[in-house]
Amino acid sequence: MRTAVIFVGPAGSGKSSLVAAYARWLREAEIPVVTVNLDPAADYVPYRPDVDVRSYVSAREVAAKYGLGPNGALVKSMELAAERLDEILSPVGASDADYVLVDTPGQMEVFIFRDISVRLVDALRRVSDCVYGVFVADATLLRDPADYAFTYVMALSVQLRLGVETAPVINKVDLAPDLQVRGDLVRDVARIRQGLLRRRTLYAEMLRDVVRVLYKYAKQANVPRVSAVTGEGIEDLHKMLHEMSCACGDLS
Ligand SMILES: Nc1nc2c(ncn2[C@@H]2O[C@H](COP(=O)(O)OP(=O)(O)O)[C@@H](O)[C@H]2O)c(=O)[nH]1
Ligand SMILES: [Mg+2]
Repeated sequence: MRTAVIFVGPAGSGKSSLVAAYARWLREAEIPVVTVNLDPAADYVPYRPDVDVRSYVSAREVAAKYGLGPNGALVKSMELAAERLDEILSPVGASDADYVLVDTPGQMEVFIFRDISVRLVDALRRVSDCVYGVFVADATLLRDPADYAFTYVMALSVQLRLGVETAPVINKVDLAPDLQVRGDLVRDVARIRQGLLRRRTLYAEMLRDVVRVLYKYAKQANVPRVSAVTGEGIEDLHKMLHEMSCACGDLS
């Protein structure tokens, strides 16, 4: 049984760090894992990727060849990578990995708005039994109920875009000792809605309704609170993904 997990999130939220920390955790637990770096512009990744898009496409070379600036080169690189996804992911199919951790470009927009995100899900389905998304949020940016609501809405948008169940995860909890999110979606959503209720603005009311929709479709009751630096909560992340994998196949 092989589970592929796509890590998506805004630049700097800790996708690469979390892939590194979770891969380390899995290896220590002797669970076979393969890491995939899909960022063609990364100068540095904090783990040694088993599969690396940079071996196929280099944003720097693309920039020089096509005379593009950094954003143009990144977009073009993603297009080139999208054409070769089956080839790039072939080592995954040949591996004995139970988990495939896919790290996406620092800037999520070059991934999520583009063809490659949907094609990646298809390509991962060909080499694994189930595919999930993890939306990585930065705990230091979660200051009030509107921030929480926005994060959950973003996670739901990613889910709708990728067409796979996508769970929010809150990273960098080591930097946010006052974090209000408890990790229990039922209680957290109730509290977020109450917090928004006190605001009496049109947008707060809109967000409240949107959060209710999210709550209706959320399958995961837990939102893991993790730190890629201290390693806290990584076990909770694993438990959640493991439970999701066990349910894999139950969904139509
Ligand atoms: N304190 C702390 N820093 C983190 C954590 N996760 C990532 N970082 C730092 O946040 C920055 C961005 O992390 P990175 O993994 O590159 O983010 P990405 O752009 O989403 O891949 C780096 O300086 C990391 O060291 C965490 O859990 N705690
Ligand atoms: Mg990264």
